[in-house]
Amino acid sequence: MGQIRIVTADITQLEVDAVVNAANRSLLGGGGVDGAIHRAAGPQLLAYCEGLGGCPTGEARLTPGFQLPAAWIIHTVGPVWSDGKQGEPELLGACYENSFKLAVDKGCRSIAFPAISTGVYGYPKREAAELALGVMKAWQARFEEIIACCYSDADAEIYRLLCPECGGGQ
Ligand code: AR6
Repeated sequence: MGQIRIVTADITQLEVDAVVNAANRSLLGGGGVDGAIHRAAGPQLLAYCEGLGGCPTGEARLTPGFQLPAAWIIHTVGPVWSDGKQGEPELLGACYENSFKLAVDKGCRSIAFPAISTGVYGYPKREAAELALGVMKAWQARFEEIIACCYSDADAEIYRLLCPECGGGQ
């Protein structure tokens, strides 16, 4: 059984087989974690993404990691939060599920996720963390390490309260 770890980090620095990007449907870059990943991976990433033709909300697409330490980037498009009754939980769950499926297809043993949809897209952080941890636990046996990569200690604390048995670290 692999470990779920909650860390506070810049996801672009993590040495894992795959990092997940919280992208938008164009897959052509943006702000937040998406901007950070494009900057760190280098311009080859945008050139590659231009050939993918976008990605619907809830689905995921795979690219090489280019200049990242990670071999792969899995780009998924989270839902924009409206009122929670527009399918947001199902779509966010699909982001995690579809990302895990692509990672398993590529033989990944370690994967790191940002808190998809909880920045610009406005998904409530606690609800998103609860959902993310539920899907992570369902896939835990298939990986050595699953990292919930938070961008602040306050965000990591939300995950830790929901999963006291999860690991920590940098
Ligand atoms: N490493 C880890 N987490 C990060 C990093 C980083 N380097 N930078 C930000 N975060 P957001 P969304 C956290 O807004 O809500 C983009 O423009 C951040 O603190 O990046 O899914 C896309 O192109 C937050 O907890 O993604 C889309 O248009 C989490 O990442 C849109 O934003 C997600 O915040 C997607 O919005």
